[in-house]
Amino acid sequence: MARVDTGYDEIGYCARFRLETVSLVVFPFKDEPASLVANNIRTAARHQVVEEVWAVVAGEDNIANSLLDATRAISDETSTPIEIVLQQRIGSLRPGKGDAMNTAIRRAAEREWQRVHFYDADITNFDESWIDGAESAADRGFGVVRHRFPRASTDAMITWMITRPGLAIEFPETFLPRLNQPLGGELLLTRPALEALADSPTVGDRSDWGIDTLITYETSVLESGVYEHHVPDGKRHTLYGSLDDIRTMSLECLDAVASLHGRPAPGPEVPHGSDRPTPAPPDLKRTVAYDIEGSLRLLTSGWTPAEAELASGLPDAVEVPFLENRVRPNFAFMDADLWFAALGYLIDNFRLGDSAWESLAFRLWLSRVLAYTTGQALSGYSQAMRYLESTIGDYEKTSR
Ligand code: GDX
Ligand code: MG
Repeated sequence: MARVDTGYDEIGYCARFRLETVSLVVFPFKDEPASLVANNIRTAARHQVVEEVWAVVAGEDNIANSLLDATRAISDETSTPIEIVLQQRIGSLRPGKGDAMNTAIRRAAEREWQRVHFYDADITNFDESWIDGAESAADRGFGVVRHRFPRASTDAMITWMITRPGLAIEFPETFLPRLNQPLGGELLLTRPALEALADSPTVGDRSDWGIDTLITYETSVLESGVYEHHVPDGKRHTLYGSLDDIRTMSLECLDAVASLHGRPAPGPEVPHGSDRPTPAPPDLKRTVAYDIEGSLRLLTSGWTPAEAELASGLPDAVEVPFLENRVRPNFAFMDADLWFAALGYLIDNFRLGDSAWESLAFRLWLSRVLAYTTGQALSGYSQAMRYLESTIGDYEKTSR
């Protein structure tokens, strides 16, 4: 980071340094409680290197008066400017978090910001160590810093079953499938990365949950490299109820990773570094991240002939047991190998916005998640995590 020498301390004649105006913190937010968003804004605004904070809101209706009052008070207290920015319509897909991030990326690029941090607004354990960790890796020359953290063994089911396998299939033997949180919304972009993203039409177009995948990919090919900063306590935020709650996210993330097919892989010259992971906190090891009972009925309800017809393109070893779901829940067959085959079929053919494809993809993913949750996830946290990690390595080695 650029530092400006401001001379000598009156008493000790020690060199003092003033931090140049470089770091901006951005929180995209939609319907989080105002008090939670305000707490996170306060943490960022109090940080010594943070010169400005933006909260990028989904719509005017999402701005509570109490948030406006709180941000004024925080700004007075910290002397840090805080802006509530209305997200712009930038992409062509569902208007969502992608439009919010792209609004901030383009605005920050125009205004010459040197470093931009992004954090989800619903984090309940956000503190200055996140900012310190990212800044310190950027000081060491990394162009992008991604936060990584332990998660419950049944959490991150999109990451483990869609995004990392997809990256393993598309970019084997690179660091991309090994990134701990390829969907993470917590990252620091330095100026070159910010400019690259602001100029990228594929990033700009990705207005939905696919934005994280696109940012992960586009920043992985930049020569300035990627560092993963470890947050030992995990990211504490709102967990979902049934897997239905993340249906849209799963489909948009599938579409995003499939859209990377044919793109060049990051070369071996791109630096990648990571903090060493630490043991997961005990409470995370006990957490079940979603309601299994509530997710079961999703396997059997609402089948259409069009969906069954699309399922006929799957290998027989998947299709036959999978179609039993038209009568009763059947998922235990979906092991890592069969999921590899099913995911390959989806990556090649899936069409976001087509209801039969969406239903098929969601149900196949559900089968895989339930098979894992009622199988390996029961064998204890460490074993489950080792198993998940081994599936990614295996996918990298298996050619389609
Ligand atoms: N402005 C704006 N507009 N903010 C949004 C919108 C939107 O349409 N949708 C969501 N957000 C904000 C939200 O308020 C929160 O601050 C953040 O984006 C993340 O949303 P949340 O509902 O907490 O998502 P979740 O399930 O925690 O997902 C995050 O982690 C996923 C993962 O790593 O598994 C999020 O960063 C995902 O992009 C990521 O896939
Ligand atoms: Mg969240």
